[in-house]
Amino acid sequence: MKIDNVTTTPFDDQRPGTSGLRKKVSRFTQPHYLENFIQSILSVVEPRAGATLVLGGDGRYHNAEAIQVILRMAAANGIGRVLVGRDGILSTPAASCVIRKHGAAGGIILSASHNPGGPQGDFGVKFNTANGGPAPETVTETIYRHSREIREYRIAAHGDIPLGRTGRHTLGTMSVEVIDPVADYAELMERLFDFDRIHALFNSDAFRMRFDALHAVTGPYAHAILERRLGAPPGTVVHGTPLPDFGGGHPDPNLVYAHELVDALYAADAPDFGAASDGDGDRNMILGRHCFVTPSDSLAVLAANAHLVPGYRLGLRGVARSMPTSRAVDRVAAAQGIDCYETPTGWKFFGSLLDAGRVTLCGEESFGTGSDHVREKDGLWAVLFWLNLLALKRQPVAALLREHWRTFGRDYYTRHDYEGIDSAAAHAMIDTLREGLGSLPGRRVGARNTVYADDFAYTDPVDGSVSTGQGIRIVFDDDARIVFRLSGTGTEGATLRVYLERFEPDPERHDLDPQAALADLIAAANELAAIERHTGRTAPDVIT
Ligand code: VG1
Ligand code: CO
Repeated sequence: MKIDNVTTTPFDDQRPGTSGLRKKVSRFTQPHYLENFIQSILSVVEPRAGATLVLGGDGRYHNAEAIQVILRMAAANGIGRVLVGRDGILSTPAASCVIRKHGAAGGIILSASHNPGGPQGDFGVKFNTANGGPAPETVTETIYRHSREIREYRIAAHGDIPLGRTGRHTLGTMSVEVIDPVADYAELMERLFDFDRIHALFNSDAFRMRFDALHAVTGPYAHAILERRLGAPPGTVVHGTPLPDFGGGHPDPNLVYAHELVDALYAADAPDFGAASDGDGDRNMILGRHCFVTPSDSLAVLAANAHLVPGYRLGLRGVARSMPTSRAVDRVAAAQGIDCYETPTGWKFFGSLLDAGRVTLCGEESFGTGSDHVREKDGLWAVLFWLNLLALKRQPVAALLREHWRTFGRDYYTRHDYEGIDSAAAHAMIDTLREGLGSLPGRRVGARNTVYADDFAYTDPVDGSVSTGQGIRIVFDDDARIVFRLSGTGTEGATLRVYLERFEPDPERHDLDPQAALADLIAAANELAAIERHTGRTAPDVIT
């Protein structure tokens, strides 16, 4: 095998964000851009000679070409075996599953997740370590530092490997195994959930479901698991073929971007259950007939009922949520007498807690839920969890949710996103907020008094690593809360996220529209941060 040592110069913008490195396709396809980053990963991680690497992506534009480059670089860097999904497809949770099951040294996932794809869209690279989870910050920072100094990368001179059929190929001394992207994952799901009961649910006339794969990676998984294994009627899965540009849509399962599904679930002849997933299959949105379950509530409902599901019948060791996620799950943890951890945004912070056996379930308000079955959030897993509960309880989603609130109270919750704002203005706004934190306690805002304000910092209780600057949080005397942070996944300007929540114990008041229930907090957020003055925006672009 001929190996080329290619001379290169560093790019200065290869610092991974909340979840991997994400850039416009036009940036990622510049000569040497992808190669520099991949070489930085391989040089930093230094897998032992002959190690196994998992490789796949969400099928977006440039997926196929990037996979061939990475295969050649893996061979040149001494990798012994690559497990690659057929057609270059692997969802993020499936990649995590495959890494763990086959003892791989790590995995490379090509995805910009919920960001749009296509030639004008985004591309991304995530690196996961041997535990199957996103590389922790210490690793991503080392990769970044390496990318600032890189002078050379190694690549094998070799033709493309055919990926259209499962089977084994060789690339020099490296073996390339093209695997079924669904098989290992489906087998794991079957061990966690009561497939017989879910099958019976789909066979009863009383239940109809619509799953919208948004032309992203979960299509093949949903067709195989929901329709073929669990007997859901064909047509249950819509937009199930992954497309390089996601059909022109935004593969983000929320009330705005998955509006077709939302409309269907609020129609007169709505199905009983609706769900969607994002570009790389790690997010989920849960809907009932005329009902939307916030991700924060979904996590709490799953935690409260986990013992009913085969994979979790022994109960939960603990739970974790990202800081901006509502405190609904905290109430369940308190009732069960288990620990509840509050981590910074991003799945990488759950890894050490999961590895140490401190938590079983975790979740984020951004439509991410997961457990210790893999080390990523897992969209279809959450959908199957809900299906298992619905198969047992045989009640509408709305009734289940109402019952949950009656027991635990309701945490009214919303997130307002201001997208593509001027980066300097966004940072100035956060800096001003941070500088004013000390004067906030005691200050009256609307009808509330501020009791606590900080810039969230986190010390990992397992490995002691510290992460600072993770979001401004402001807590009021009725325990209502506002959080401000800037997104770490965007590729254009800055995105401001404002998270708002308040607790309502009274079941008589559990029927409000969240925007109305939170109207005074929304006004308080604008007053505190002077959003309009800093950004020129009078309303958010996306409300979830
Ligand atoms: C967003 C979400 C965060 C999530 C991350 C990756 O990050 O808020 O909760 O972990 O996306 O999800 P940010 O920094 O833009 O707020 V995915 O499905 O895009 O890998
Ligand atoms: Co994702």
